[in-house]
Amino acid sequence: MKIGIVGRPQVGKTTVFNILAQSNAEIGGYTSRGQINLSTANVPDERLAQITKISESKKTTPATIDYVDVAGVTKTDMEQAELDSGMLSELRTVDALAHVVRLFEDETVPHVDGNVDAERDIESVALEFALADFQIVEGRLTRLRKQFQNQKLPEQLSEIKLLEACQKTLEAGKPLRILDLSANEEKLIRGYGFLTQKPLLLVCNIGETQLDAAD
Ligand SMILES: Nc1nc2c(ncn2[C@@H]2O[C@H](COP(=O)(O)OP(=O)(O)OP(=O)(O)O)[C@@H](O)[C@H]2O)c(=O)[nH]1
Ligand SMILES: [Mg+2]
Repeated sequence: MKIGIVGRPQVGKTTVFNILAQSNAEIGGYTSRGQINLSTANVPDERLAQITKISESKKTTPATIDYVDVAGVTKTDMEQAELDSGMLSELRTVDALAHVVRLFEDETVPHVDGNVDAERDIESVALEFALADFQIVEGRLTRLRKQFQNQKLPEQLSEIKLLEACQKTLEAGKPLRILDLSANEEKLIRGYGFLTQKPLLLVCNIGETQLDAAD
């Protein structure tokens, strides 16, 4: 399983990545555009040692999770096509997204928008991902409609209808994960790796002084 760690710049994504993936990637300096940190962590499971013992296996292979840490999401990112070959295309391959949300206050770590506001950050990342998905849907629809005019294949029509539903959902400001897709529909759009279709976990990065409040 592969998890993408995302969020606004300087919210603690690489810090979280280092903890989860027991890695040592550099923190503090802005992770540069196009830089991708990758690491694999074993999933601890007490049962595994017991099973190894019972089965007398010579080799024990724990389940693993691949973590991907990318640069912070900024407002114009999704309009920059060149990023699609790096950060975005990497994120399209993950099974789930962990969105790190900054709650910690620290004057030595300025927020790109000037202040800490979790709700604003959650909305802006969601919006950027929706825009990125929207661009793909639009591009694909234009091409498919042209092909359908010539070829009239039923599978083209099914995909057009499905992408139109995706377009409507995104236009309404909703993520694609709310769509109730059949197994066949799911298969039709799997290849696009839509970001708003992926399961999303919000990871709140609270400050040292906020630990009590989190109880
Ligand atoms: N005070 C405080 N500082 C933190 C916390 N988490 C991260 N930081 C600091 O915030 C700065 C940015 O952390 P990173 O983990 O590099 O943040 P990032 O989201 O990966 O940053 P970019 O990749 O540049 O977008 C570093 O100086 C961290 O030490 C926290 O919980 N409290
Ligand atoms: Mg980083």
